[in-house]
Amino acid sequence: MVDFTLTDEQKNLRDMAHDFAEKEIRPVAWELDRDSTFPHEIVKQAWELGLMNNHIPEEYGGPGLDFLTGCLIEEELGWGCSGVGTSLMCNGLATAPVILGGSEEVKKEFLGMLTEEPKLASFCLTEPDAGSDVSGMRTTAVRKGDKYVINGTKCFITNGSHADWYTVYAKTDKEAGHRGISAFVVPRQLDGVSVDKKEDKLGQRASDTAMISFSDVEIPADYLIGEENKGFKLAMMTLDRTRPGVAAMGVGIAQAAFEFARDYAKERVQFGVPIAMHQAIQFMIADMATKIEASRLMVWKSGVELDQGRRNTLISSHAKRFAADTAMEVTVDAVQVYGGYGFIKEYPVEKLMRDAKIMQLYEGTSQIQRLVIAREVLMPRRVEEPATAAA
Ligand code: COS
Repeated sequence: MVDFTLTDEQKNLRDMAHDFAEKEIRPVAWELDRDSTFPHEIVKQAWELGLMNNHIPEEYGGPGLDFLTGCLIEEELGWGCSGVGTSLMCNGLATAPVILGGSEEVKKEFLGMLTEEPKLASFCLTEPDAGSDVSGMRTTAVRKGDKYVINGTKCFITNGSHADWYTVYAKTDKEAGHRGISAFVVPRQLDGVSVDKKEDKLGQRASDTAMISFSDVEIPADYLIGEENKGFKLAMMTLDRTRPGVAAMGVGIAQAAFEFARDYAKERVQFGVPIAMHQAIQFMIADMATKIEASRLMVWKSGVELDQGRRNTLISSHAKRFAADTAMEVTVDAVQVYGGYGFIKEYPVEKLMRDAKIMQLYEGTSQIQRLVIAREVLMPRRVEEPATAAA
């Protein structure tokens, strides 16, 4: 039987996240966007409430929530402000590889750091010349005795300026393509780690996006996550686990834009009636509602597949692709419903339109999601995902 009923715990957490978004995020969201201010205070409050680090297991101090519940929370935070939501949820991206493949010591030290205090961690995969093409990365990690020495530059790193540690992907075998990549944890305070640049962005301006350089950074060999040269798979398995949440945030943005457009359409009078009485507007509102509903269903399914122990690569890419494109389309249409006012910063929807754009870019562009979908549909991989990245 397919049952969409949420448990009481799921409903309570969703309501708590909505309440938090409404009372703590929304009132400051447009100001944070205008000034491109990082939401330090909100991070502390969300951490205290238990709305961060959703998937860190209880044994390391986290709530150990299931993926569906994580998606419910992410939608609400995205509804409040996706720039703030991205800042709050980024620890999930950095910690997923550690949860999947880290040694017991690494888990205790680095997951514990985030659950003991409101600290942040970042995921360093992308490089100036290696975005969609992960295998093209140039960062290297060279083994020297009981250490690795890391050199390279990572870009577009969410929370990069504020993170206490990074999950860093580097080539341990330059000739082996995707089979020569390994993942490491790198503490921020080590010599040779520097934050080079904070990006000035179109949207999600409350979030921090930085360039991080590693120059002869020495880390203990034990900071390797999983096995050497198995980092690419670890990255892909991580994205399978985080794309549902990103998609959920896209649903949150779309839901916010839809609500603003719906309410405005009922107030704004043209040709003697509220514009919601005109079929041209009604059809736009109807299409928004349908796309949001479909996106949300895919998001839920992509979380549930994981919760039931199945590889969710296909549905995760369906959800990310569809919800991101929905966020973009719905926010563009929300601006259209507002007419000329939609283009003015005094009104709320232009921010949402700017925020939505990144949904089609980060954690795999909409084109990369289509590529994954095409491969999964045309040449489904027979091998089941190993339980850990080391297998
Ligand atoms: N789970 C487990 N293993 C996976 C996997 C998944 N979801 N996806 C791929 N793999 C494995 C494959 O099975 C294959 O294994 P073998 O080495 O044993 O053959 C290996 O990984 C390579 O797979 P593939 O041939 O599909 O890799 P490609 O180099 O063609 O790249 C894409 C695949 C393009 C999909 C990948 O590079 C990607 O997702 N790029 C986007 C990255 C991204 O999202 N960046 C955003 C920044 S991160 S916030």
